[in-house]
Amino acid sequence: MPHVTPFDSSPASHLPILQRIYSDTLHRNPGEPEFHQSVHEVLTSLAPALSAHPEFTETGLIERMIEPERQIIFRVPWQDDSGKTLVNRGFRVEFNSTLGPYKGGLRFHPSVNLGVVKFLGFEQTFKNALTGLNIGGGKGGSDFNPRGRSVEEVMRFCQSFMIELHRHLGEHTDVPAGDIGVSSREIGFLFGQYRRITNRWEPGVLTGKGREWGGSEARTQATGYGSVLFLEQMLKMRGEDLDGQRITVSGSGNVAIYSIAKAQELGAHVITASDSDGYVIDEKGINLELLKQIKEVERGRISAYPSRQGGSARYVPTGCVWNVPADAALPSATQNELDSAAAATLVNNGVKAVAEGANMPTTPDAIHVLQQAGVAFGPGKAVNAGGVAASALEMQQNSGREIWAFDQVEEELAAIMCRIHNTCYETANQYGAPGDYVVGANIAGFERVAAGMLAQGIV
Ligand code: NDP
Ligand code: 2IT
Repeated sequence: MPHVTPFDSSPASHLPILQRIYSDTLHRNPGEPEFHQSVHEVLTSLAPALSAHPEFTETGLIERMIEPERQIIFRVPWQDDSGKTLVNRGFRVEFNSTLGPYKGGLRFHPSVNLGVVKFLGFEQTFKNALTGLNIGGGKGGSDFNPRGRSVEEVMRFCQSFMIELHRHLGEHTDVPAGDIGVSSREIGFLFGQYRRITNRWEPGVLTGKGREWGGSEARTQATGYGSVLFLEQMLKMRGEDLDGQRITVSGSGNVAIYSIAKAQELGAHVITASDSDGYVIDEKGINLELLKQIKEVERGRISAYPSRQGGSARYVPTGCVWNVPADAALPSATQNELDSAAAATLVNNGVKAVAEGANMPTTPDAIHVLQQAGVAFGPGKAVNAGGVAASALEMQQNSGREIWAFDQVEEELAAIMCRIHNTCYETANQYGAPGDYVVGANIAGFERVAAGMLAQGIV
């Protein structure tokens, strides 16, 4: 993890408590740098809230919050198309159920390990609290790499994964969804296997389902749409809107595609998209239909884009999209993809706002560089909360056996994003950090979880 002076902004009286909790976290969770980073980020924001609420330092509240309620690790054996048996590792970390059933996605990517799942589950707990809905925090996944696998192999893997996972799920217990490498295709295979094992058509057990079998309209779009709606609010506080803004987006998956879609709808000029091999820059503006065709339909690589788009686009196999001058940037691929050097480049090129579509894509040093330069910075747990909020709306439809229209879900999503933005903005003001969305999001999320935990006793 990049070095940041620990707790340098904390009032003196809370320094020892926060420092002890952070050292204990390092000691108790060795070899989990992403988890350490996410805990550190939240702890560094908390001092003003602890001063206002001394009860938050009692009954081991913060220590309990950092320890997941349950961590499940399991073997996932499956056979590839040649009949060879392969073994992956499955995870589900049920982090905190104070506010509702554990809720959070499943990630299939070779980089997945316990520390990554814990960082995501920890973030998810506060994100879900920010939505104002009744969802607790959890996350899961596997080190399975879907890249290059046939549909049949992906299905067999999902079926084996669900053989163990199903016993931990339930609409009132734990409700997974997608994340990197898990789209509605994988949710379909998981749901089918759950139904087969349990003999129950129980849609509330997974979200991100297909529209015809219990899924919600607009869940596919929700994370990207919500991220851009949050960015729009951030710009509004500076007296600007999205019209004509030059925007760079990283990634070309679910979040990136629907961020590009909404930004374009609101008049912005989006010029980049990327994958883990390289990026494209298209000065004419990203051709959304072509991008969807390559990434969603063909499941291909972004390098295929320029030859099919024509002269306005080029592919850059090295470097990153943050080298491209922009008014606003939306990191929407993965954790720690925007470092301090990239942040300095963005600042030098006059960036006004950075909103995290992905989870923890900006390193702590990079956040520091951006905030010091007066760039509006929106943290992922607030910016990308639209996806899980729409998942909660899917759960609501499932429990009432209702099907809402696209416009209704989109309207609710817009209201939720506006509310999250205002909560973060006002909380930052209230605690003496005007304009600091990191402080606002961390304290507002923490306060809701903390109040619930205090009311429910030492459990
Ligand atoms: P997808 O699998 O649809 O797309 C992921 C994109 O990020 C791909 O373009 C992928 O490229 C790129 N990527 C993944 N890992 C890396 C890596 N290690 N280095 C560089 N690029 C990488 O995932 P999503 O769009 O769903 O998720 C993107 C981010 O948004 C994640 O941080 C996720 O946790 C977060 N998020 C997702 C939500 C959702 O509803 N889906 C909700 C809230 C947050 P490649 O194909 O080369 O791997
Ligand atoms: O990181 C996230 O918020 C997600 N991957 C979505 C979780 C969900 O349950 O919809």
